[in-house]
Amino acid sequence: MKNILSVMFFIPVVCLCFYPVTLWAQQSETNYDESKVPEYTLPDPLVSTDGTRVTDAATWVEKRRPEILQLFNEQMYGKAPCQAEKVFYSTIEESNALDGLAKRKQVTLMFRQGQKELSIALLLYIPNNRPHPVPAFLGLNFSGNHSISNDPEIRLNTNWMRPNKEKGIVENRASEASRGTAASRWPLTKILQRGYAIAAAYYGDIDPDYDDGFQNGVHSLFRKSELSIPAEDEWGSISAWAWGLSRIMDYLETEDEIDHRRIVVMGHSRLGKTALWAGAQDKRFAMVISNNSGCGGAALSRRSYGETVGVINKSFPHWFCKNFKQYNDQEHLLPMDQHMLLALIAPRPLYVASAEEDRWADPRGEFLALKHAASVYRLFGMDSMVEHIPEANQPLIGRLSYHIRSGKHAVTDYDWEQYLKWADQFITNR
Ligand code: GTR
Repeated sequence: MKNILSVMFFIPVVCLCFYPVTLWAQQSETNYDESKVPEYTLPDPLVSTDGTRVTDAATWVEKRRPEILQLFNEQMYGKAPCQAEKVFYSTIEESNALDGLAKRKQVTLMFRQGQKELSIALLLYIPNNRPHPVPAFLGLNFSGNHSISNDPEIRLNTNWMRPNKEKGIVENRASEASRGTAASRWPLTKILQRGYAIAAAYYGDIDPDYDDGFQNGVHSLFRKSELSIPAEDEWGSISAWAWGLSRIMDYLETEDEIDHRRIVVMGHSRLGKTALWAGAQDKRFAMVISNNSGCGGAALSRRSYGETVGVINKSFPHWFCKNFKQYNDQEHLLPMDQHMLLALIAPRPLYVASAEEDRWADPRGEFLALKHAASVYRLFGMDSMVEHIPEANQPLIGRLSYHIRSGKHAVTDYDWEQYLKWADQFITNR
C-alpha cells in the first residue's frame, strides 16, 4: 500500500518537474526557418466532396459551406450541442460608470440541463448619449471581467483560473490585486467614445482551461452519464468557449440598447481561435477579429511553422476533439486547412492580425490563410487586397483585413486603432 502511495505521489511530481523541460524541448525543435516549410497543396475550398467546382454564391451557401463546417466539427473542434433546456437571464447590477461615459450592466446568464447548471457573468458597457441601439464588440477574457478595467464595481470572478502571480491569481483564484490587470488589452474609453458597446465574459465560466477529459464546465451539462467517454468528435474547450459566445449573442438579441445585427466578435490567441470558430458557425456575428490566433486559429496547419498540430495537441489535449490528434505530424492528411475556416465567415468582414515577433503563431501562415480564403469572398463579388504580405504596421484594410504589427504576442492600442477604423467602415455596411 505504502509503495503504491509513494508511486502515486512520485509520478505526478516527476511529470511536473519535467514539464518545463519537455516544453522547452518542443519549442527548441520548432521550425522557424521558411526554407524548411514542407511543400504542401491546400485543399480547394471551392471543390466539393463530390469533385464538382463551386462557381456561385448560392452553391457555396447551400452545399459547400455545410460540408466544410462538418469537417471542422468532426475532425477538429468537435460538435457542440445547441442550447440548454432552460435559460435564465438576471441583471444583477446596472448603473452609470466611467464618469458618465457609459452605462455598466452586469448580467448572469444561467443555463440548466437536467440537474446541472452553469452561469456566465456578462459585463456590458453601453455608451451614453448615442442613438441606441449601438454596435458592440464582444470578447471573452482570460482572467475575469474585473481584469479588463479598474472599475471597482465589476464583480470579482471566483471561478478557477490558471495560476498567474503577476495577475494576482493565487491558488487558482482571482484576488483584489487582479483588478485591471488586462486593462491594456481593452481600451474601454476609446472604444466607448467611438460609439461601440463592449460585452465581456470570462472564458473559464464556460469551461475551465485544463484537461479533465471534457468533463467539467459546460461539458458536464451535456454528458450522457457520469461514466460516458467522450466521442471522437465531441466538443473540446474551443468549441465550448465558442458555444458560450453564441449563448451571449442569444442574450444580446434581447438587449434593447445594443444592435445584435452589428456585433463584432473579437479574440486574442486561444480566444482568437475561439472567435474564428464562433464566427464561422454563427452567422449572427457581423464581423470577426482574430488577434494573433496562430495554430488552430488563422495559421495554416500544413506549414508546420512555429506551433504545430502535434505540439498543440500535446500541450492542450482538451482544446480540440479527439479526432484532431490523428493529424499530429500528419498535417497533409487534413481534409481541410485553416483558410477554409476563414472562408466560412464569407461574406462578412474579417480581420486577421499578426505580430512580427510572434513567430510561434506563424504570421505568414496567418496571412496566407486569409489570402486563400479570398476565392470564396470573390464568389460574393468582393475583391480582396490581401495578395502580398505587407510591411510591419502597414495595415491592409478592406472586407478582408490584415496587419502585422511590430512587437510581441499581445493586444495593443495599435491593434485596436485598426479594428476601430475597420469597424467604422464596415459595421453599417455589411
Ligand atoms: C500558447 C499556445 C498558443 C496560444 C497561446 C495563448 O501557449 O501555444 O496556441 O493560444 O498559448 O492562448 O495565449
